[in-house]
Amino acid sequence: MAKAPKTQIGLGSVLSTVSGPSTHEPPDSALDNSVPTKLVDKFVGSDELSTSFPHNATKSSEYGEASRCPFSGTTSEAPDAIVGASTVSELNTNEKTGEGPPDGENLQKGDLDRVRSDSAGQTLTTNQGVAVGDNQSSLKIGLRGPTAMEDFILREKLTHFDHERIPERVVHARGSAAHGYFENYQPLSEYTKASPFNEAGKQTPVFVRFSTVAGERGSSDTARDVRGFAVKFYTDSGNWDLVGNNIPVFFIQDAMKFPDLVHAVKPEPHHAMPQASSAHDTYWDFVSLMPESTHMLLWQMSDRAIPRSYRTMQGFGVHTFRLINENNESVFCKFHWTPVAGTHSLAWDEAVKISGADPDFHRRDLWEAIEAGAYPEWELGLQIFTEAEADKFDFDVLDATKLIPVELVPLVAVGKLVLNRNPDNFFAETEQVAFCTAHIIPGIDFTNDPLLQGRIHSYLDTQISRLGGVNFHEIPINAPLEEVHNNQRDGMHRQNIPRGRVAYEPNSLGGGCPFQGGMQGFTSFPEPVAEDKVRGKPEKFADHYSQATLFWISQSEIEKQHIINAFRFELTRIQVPAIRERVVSLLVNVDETLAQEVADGLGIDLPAAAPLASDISFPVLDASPALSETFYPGDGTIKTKRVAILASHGVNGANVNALYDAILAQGGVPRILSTKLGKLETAEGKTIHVEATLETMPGVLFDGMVIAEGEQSVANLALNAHTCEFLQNQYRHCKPILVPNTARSLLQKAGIEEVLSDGNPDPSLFIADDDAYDNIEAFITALGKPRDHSRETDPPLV
Ligand code: HDE
Repeated sequence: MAKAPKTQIGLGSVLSTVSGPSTHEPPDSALDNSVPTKLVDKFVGSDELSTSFPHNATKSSEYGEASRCPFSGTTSEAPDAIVGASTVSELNTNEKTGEGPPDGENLQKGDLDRVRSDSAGQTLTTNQGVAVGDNQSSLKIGLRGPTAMEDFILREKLTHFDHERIPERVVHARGSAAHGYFENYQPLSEYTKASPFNEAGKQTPVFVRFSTVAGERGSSDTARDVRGFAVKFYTDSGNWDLVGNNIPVFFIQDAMKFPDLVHAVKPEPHHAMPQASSAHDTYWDFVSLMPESTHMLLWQMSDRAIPRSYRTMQGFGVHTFRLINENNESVFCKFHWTPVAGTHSLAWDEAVKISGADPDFHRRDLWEAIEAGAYPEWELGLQIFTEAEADKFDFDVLDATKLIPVELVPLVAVGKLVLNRNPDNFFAETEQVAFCTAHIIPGIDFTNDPLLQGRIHSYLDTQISRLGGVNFHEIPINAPLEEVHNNQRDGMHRQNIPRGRVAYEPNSLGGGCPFQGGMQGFTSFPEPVAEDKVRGKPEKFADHYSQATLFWISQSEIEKQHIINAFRFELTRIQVPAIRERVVSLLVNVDETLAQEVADGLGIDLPAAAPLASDISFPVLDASPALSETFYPGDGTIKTKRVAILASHGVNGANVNALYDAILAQGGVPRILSTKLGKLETAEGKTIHVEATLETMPGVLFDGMVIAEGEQSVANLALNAHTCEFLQNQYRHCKPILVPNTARSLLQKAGIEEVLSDGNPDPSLFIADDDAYDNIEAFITALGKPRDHSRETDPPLV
């Protein structure tokens, strides 16, 4: 007679996904081969794990005083690793499912190599990995017949192509980026526990994107505009994004006005013009009604808005932030990036011409410098001050239209930023990178700046439509180096495959994991706030002009002239006279001379000053030299500076070689230019290869020029009107020019005087008396310095 089966309580439940016995008694099923052992272990283990959480132990830290120091979450270890699994079948591995479960890890972490690919030696495939036999023709019914609907290869290729574009950024659409690192000088633990600052010499990987604001993705780099300077730090406590600009103040004081500002500056809605330019009616209409923009307008009309290179721009966090140390003490802080190469700008006429000659001027410059190993560097400086100090300032540190003069709060140099690697793929990295002001780490915190508060929402929000859903943090360029563990789930394009059934907290079934970090995690600074709920601004925000005047009086004479010229240019392009007058009425409150000069440039009478928004008296400030570009001359080297050597047949070959070497030896980039590509026959009967033509690389694309020696060569060059234009542009934009004695007639032809209009020698014009060009050193020294503007006249004479 068959033996009666042993009673196996709960075994049915182990095999089911609904309901179970009321007892904790383990089903004695391990003996029975009909029920997989692991399934029983999982069933029993889950109960055991859950039993170790009789209640929620962190609950009491959610209330009252205790909530200031949240408890770290409590956890228990499962008796068996299978307890945390989604399925016991995870143990049946194959090539696709992988070797086995991650053990308390998120394997999405780590460097970008995990997603890099290279097709060397590989067969072309479809997206399903099927090898493509013929990539030349679609599948047709007969050679001259219709295309077959079943051509899945063609359809996949076209469908993917049709969807290649993603929405561009609402603002800052045009930009370029690079990888690099931030290196900390000394521990900053007195002020902050933020991990990039906690050790001397510590390097934190970064990805930095520079951008213009108004133009569309394909617009020109050299438009007059503010530049974005966004840094993503991949720190060992998560990602921190410092999303700043190259100008330390902003147009508006409250996030409520940002869509209005952007709608006003972007192409006008009826005809979608102009592209990448603020020189149109709607922009000036808006800002002339927003007197708080005046300070920013002065910066925007200054040369800062037409940088020579991304590498020669300062960067600013703009808002006041908080630093928090281990004792939860807070100080205020402003972030400044200062370029080692100095702060340099273009001339407006040059910027306009570059737009035509090379709309990718800044993108190319950044790429070329990094490829050449001339890694751009900035020093990070902090202005650190206490809340008590801030209360005594004449302005409100929560007002983004104000800066803090370094004479008031000095800059402390804390580290350097080096960009040393170009991206592999523009779309995957530069386009898909998502900066968010909300991305901060322990040790950094926000202040109540009402502009910053709005940004905390806006950046996260905008990525959802730009990058197609809430999982953009999984895109490799956005993924932190640190592991991500939370209970968020699903959403478009989810890539992470979380193991287990727990997606909530508190839980006992996941052993309490992932658990809250308590005081080791991010905690906000407990700033006391007890106020009425209002829409409005503090009284000091009503000071719209004293810092605009501060900026104006801190500029050199030539910088002031450029500001006047820029206002004249922009306001001339607008069509409604009343708007022009309103802008000038703001300027009357900044400085009468400025206002008068702009009015003269527009052919209008000086209007009355715009009324002040408040009758409290605002400070009169002393000039701050650090607000002038002249304060940042750079390191004097000619590294990466482009020098054109103009030559033609009959050139003195030895002389060309010597010039070439002299420039190259100091890190400059010499290029031999002539009328056409090909070989030049030198006076010595040798050949020299032309590298670019006067047509493809006009004078505006070079930092300086040399005309090579050789009578015949100079005579040939004189026959090409591009030579004259080249010289004129180089001259007008105050660049160093080195010519041989024999080329004096060329100077004359171009209308260039050898001395300045006041009779003084031209400091950037070098005439070589002999073949050896023994003044090449003087030329190189001038090339390493900021532009010398002494040639400049308004209007230009050449
Ligand atoms: Fe931005 N800004 N912004 N902004 N901003 C964006 O986010 C916004 C502001 C800045 O290279 C957008 O990802 C609001 C100040 C940079 O990808 C968007 C307000 C400063 C970048 C957005 C501001 C900036 C952006 C568009 C007022 C200097 C480019 C695409 C409350 C401190 C980052 C995107 C990159 C980009 C919103 C004001 C700098 C729409 C609402 C002030 C450098 O979210």
